[in-house]
Formats: sequence, C-alpha cells, structure tokens
Amino acid sequence: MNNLYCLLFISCVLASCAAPQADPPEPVNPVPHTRQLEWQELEFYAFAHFNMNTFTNMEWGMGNEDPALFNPTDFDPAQWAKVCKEAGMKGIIITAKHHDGFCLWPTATTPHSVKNATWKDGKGDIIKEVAEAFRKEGLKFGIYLSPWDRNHPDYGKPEYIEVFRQQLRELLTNYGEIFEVWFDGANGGTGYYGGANEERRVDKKNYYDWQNTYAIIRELQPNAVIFGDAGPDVRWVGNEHGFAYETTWSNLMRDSIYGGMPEYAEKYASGQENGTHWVPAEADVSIRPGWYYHEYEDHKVKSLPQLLEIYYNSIGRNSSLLLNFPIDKRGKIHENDVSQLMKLVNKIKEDFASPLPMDADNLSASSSRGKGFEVQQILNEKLGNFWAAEDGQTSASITIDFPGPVVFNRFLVQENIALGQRVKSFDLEVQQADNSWKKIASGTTIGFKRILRLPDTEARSIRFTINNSKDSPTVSHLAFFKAPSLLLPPKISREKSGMVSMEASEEGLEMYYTLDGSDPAKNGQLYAGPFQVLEPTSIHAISRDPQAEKFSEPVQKEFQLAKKDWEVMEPGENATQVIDDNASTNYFSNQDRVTIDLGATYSLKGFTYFPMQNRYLSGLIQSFSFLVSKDGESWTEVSKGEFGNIANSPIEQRVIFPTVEARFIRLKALSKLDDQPASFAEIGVLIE
Ligand code: FUL
Repeated sequence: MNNLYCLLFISCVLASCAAPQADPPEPVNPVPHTRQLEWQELEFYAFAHFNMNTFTNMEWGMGNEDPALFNPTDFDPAQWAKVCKEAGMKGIIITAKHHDGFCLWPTATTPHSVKNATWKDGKGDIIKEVAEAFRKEGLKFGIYLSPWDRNHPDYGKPEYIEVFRQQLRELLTNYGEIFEVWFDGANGGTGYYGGANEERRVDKKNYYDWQNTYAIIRELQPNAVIFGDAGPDVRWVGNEHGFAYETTWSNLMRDSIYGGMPEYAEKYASGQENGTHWVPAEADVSIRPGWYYHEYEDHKVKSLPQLLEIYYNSIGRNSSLLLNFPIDKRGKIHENDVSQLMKLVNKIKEDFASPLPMDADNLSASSSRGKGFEVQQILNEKLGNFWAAEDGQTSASITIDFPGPVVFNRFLVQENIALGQRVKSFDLEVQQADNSWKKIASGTTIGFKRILRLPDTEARSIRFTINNSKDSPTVSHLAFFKAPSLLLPPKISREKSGMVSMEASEEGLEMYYTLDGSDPAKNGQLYAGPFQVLEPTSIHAISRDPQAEKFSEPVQKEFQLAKKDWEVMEPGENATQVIDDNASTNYFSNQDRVTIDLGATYSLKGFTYFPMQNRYLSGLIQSFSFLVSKDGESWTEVSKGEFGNIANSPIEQRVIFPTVEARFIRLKALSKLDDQPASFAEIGVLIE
C-alpha cells in the first residue's frame, strides 16, 4: 500500500468509529436564565419568620409596636444554620422587614428597627448575624422585604418608594451575596402610618414602579432571583399550603400579572403552556399553622404525613419548596419543629434510598437523536446529560427491561429544562406475564422534576411514553424506587355532643390514646369506640400494627369546651353548622354576625374563629368585634381587631382577652374580604 492509500484507510476507520456528536435540539422558548437554572437546583430551602410579631404574638402587626419589645433571649443563628444544613436545605430567606415595618438591621431609613430594640441595647444586627452563620455553613442567604409598611408615615405616597428602595440598597450592599429577594403580594390596608391610623390602599400595579426597583437588584446582586406573584424570576405557587399542581408549567404570561392581583391564584398560579416568560413556581408553607411563632402552636407542628404531602406536592410537581420556621422568642428554631423536620428528611431519604438498578444495556427508546443523546443518558443525574428524541417527534417512549421481576412505588422523571419545558402528557405502563402492557399511571407536565407515588407495582419491563410534547422531548433523568410504607396515626374528630371518634388509616390497626398528656405508646388505652370529652382536653394517640409490632408517630389533638349545650341565636338554615365541631361546614350570616348561648356561665379568656375551608372563599372576616353578655341582652365588647393574613392562610384564628364571666357570645364582622354575607366554619371559646 502506498502512503496515500494508507492515510485514506486510516481516516476511513477513524471516521466510522468516532461518529460525530449529534447537535442538541433547538430550545423551546421561553428558557431559564442561568440564575434561574442555578436556583432550580436548590430545590429545598428555609424561610424564617422572625420579627416584631414574634414578640407580640401576631401574624400581621399594625406598625405601632414599640421597638423595645424586640428582645430574643437566646438568639442563635448558628443553630438555625446547623438545622438547615443537617436537613439538606440549601439556604434561608429571612423576613428583614414584615408588614409592620420593623427592620431587623440598623437601617438609616427609619428609627423603627433593631437600633431601638432592647436586644443588645440597640447595637445588634440580626441580618448580619444570620447571613454570617449561614455563610459559615456554606449555605445561601436571601431576604424578604415587605413592600407594605404599616409603620412608615409616607406609605402610599411617592416618597415611600425611595425609602423602600433605600432599604433594599442597604440589604443588597452590606450583607454579601443574596440568592433570592422575596416580595410579598400582600399590601395596602389599614395601619398606623406614623400615627395617622387610617386605611391606605395603593394601586398595586403601578404604585411600586417595580421595573426600576428590579433594576437596583440586577445592578447590586446580578445573581439573585426575584420572587413575586409576577416573578420576574420565580413566582408564587398561589397558596400557602405548599402545594403545586398536577399540571405545573414554568412558563408564565408574566406581563398579564402584577403582585397581589386578586385573581392570581385561580388564573395564573399553575403557569401556562403558552406562557411567554420562564417564571418557575416556588411553594411557600409554614411548618406550623402560622408564619410567626405562637406558643399555643407548639403542638400544632405539621405531622410527618402532612409534611410528606407537601414534599411530594411541591418538589414532586415542578416547584421548589420554601419551608418556614417560625423562630421562637428565644431566637431559635423550636425543638418540636426540628424534630418534625428531621422526620421528613429521614423519610424522604428512606423513600429514595434504593433505586431499581437499571442496566445501560437494558434500556431502549423509540427515537434518539444520536450520539451524546442516547437513552443511557437518563441514568445520569446531571441536567446537561440527557436523552432527546429526533427532531419532529412529539411523542416517544423509553423502555426499561429488568433481568427479573421488580417492585416499585415511586417514579421520578426530569426534563432538561435548559432547553425549555416541553412535555404535555405521559403514561407509565408495566409489562404483564402475558406480555401485554398495562397502564398504571399517567401525567401531564414534568418540568424540572416530577415524582409519582404509586401503589406497590411489580414489573419485568416498564415503558414510559411521552404522548405529547411541544417539540421533540428531552429526559435528563428517570428512576424508580421502592419506598417503605408509612404507618399513619389515627384521625381524631369530635361531634357537637362531645363524642370523640378515632379512625385508622388501614384495616387491622390498633389505636391507643391518652387523655392526660402522657405517651400513648406506653400508657395508652386501646380504642374500642367513641367516648365523650366535654372539657378542654388534649388527646394523644398512635396506631399500632400488631403484625409488624410497629407504632405510627403520635398525633395530638386539642379540644376546647364541647358545644353540646350550645345554641345559635341567629336565624338561618345552616346556623347550627357554626357549632357542629366540623370545620368543613359553614354558616353564612346576612347580619354579618353570630350569637351563641353557651348554655351556662363560664370564665372566658378567649375565642377561636375557624374561617371557611372551601376552595373558593367568601365572606371571610377581616376585622371583628367580639362581645359577651350574661343575660343575652346587655352586651360588652371584650375584643376588637383583625385576623391578619386570613385571605392567603385561612387557618383557625385565636384571640385572647382579659377573663370575663359570660353565658352569651357574639362575633361581629366589622369588615370582610368581599361583599358576601360573613361566613363562619366554627366558633369556639377558651375558658379559664
Ligand atoms: C404572606 C404574608 O402576608 C404572610 O404574613 C407571610 O409573610 C407569607 C409568607 O406571605 O403573604
């Protein structure tokens, strides 16, 4: 062979071995910005509500609180950082200023700050200490800055916008790298406003001139994502339960939205297939009912099953999870919160501990665009290594064969979102003994991550089919797991008569309870049927699987005075529903009030109002007057105030007042969130 032939031969061999890398698919717009991609990988991070409300036992302060009240006794940001690190959370966002206007850093813009707190004689700076503690653990730091300021005299006037921007500049300049800036949609309403004590509504769309505020953030912290209802980078999930949607697009019609628009949750929160901008969802939820610390919620920290629902319905549905800790009056994350958080984290670890082993040789796809995008790429967890179907294919399937039968109950799949969110619907099938395929699940959107919880399912082969995609689909990762089952605690409910029932989550479980606060696993009485509880009582209960000899985690339920002898003195068909001890039934009052005869005289020290729990809310009470009477004729007002944040978080409201003897009570709505008759799911009283 002469030299020329030899050269030709060698290059032919090389060309056939090293098939060229295929081109990646064209992106489907909108696509994420680099800062959004980095943020998406964080997935799970903490929210800390710690501010004036911590010391006044409020959810929304009015703005007239004395700064001296801010006085944590054992402020310990290193503990917060340690807890978050252990839980695998990637950072924290802290309420630098909430609606009451109190600033956690010594701002030059207002005296309403830590400068005038008792804490550290006014020389402290919470923001600095938290930022440093988190950085020390290698965690990220973000800020919540409430646009609404019920303290500032200029709120509602153009001058305030400059104050707000100055506060932002201080926070973005003096505390190192900020990963997220959080703007609340709740703003405008009654407040102190420097002593004016009036209502100040603002034009939420135009008042804040957001574009120029965003420009400050881009200039000072170019890597920070900005959170708001309308993004611009990350959007609100539309509820405070921590749940995204079965169909959750990261695409949003961003220009149709502004922060705090009333129809946001219903119309926009799940994103839109044809959304013009990339604005992924973030699910924010508190580990307790309230955002701020209230001692009476120490035993209302969310249970493991509740936290698992949140995890799977947020991170498992193309959203990040921002889990809130109401920092306590010491300045620490409360022990009960830490314990529940770790139960969640350990269970999630367990759920994903054993992926079904998938062998590269046993994977096949109906279409692959070529080298670099083979189906084997799904084994790799890196977003940038992905399988892609050929151009023009808007449906395709991946089949996974196993050497023998396998059992799974979790399915996880991710798209390479850097090229846009594409998949519109998919199915999951398993091959049966007769070789036919059986559909076991279907879904719509995937996005960054979609997780399905399934019953234990046996398979030899599994087929994942994308039925419809905006363009040729991509999958960056796909996996199956067998999560251990979770024994759930009993459900406890009480009727008006005071009869308490317990319900097990599965057949064959035993249930044990105590009425004296002691451990039901040790001292519990076996539940044999309904029993009566008339006085304020705390019930502790567990389920037990007698076969496996395993206990569930305990559950605690607080009951106030039973409503057995109560009567509603207001007209209306459904009036009794306000005292049936069932928060899913409602009473609507055309008189905007409810009057109740308790049947006997009690020493009352407070009342509770459970707002309606329906999907679409109406007649929710915003500000109230609470009156009592001994004879049902002459009435005394014992409390007047507002139910802060009731629109976004319709949880049970609890109001304490100086103890008073009374037999009759009346709750009157002074203002409501709409013009509908006032609604009441439940009313309760707290007695001495
Ligand atoms: C809401 C606020 O009004 C709550 O108080 C809380 O800060 C929550 C995260 O956002 O809109």
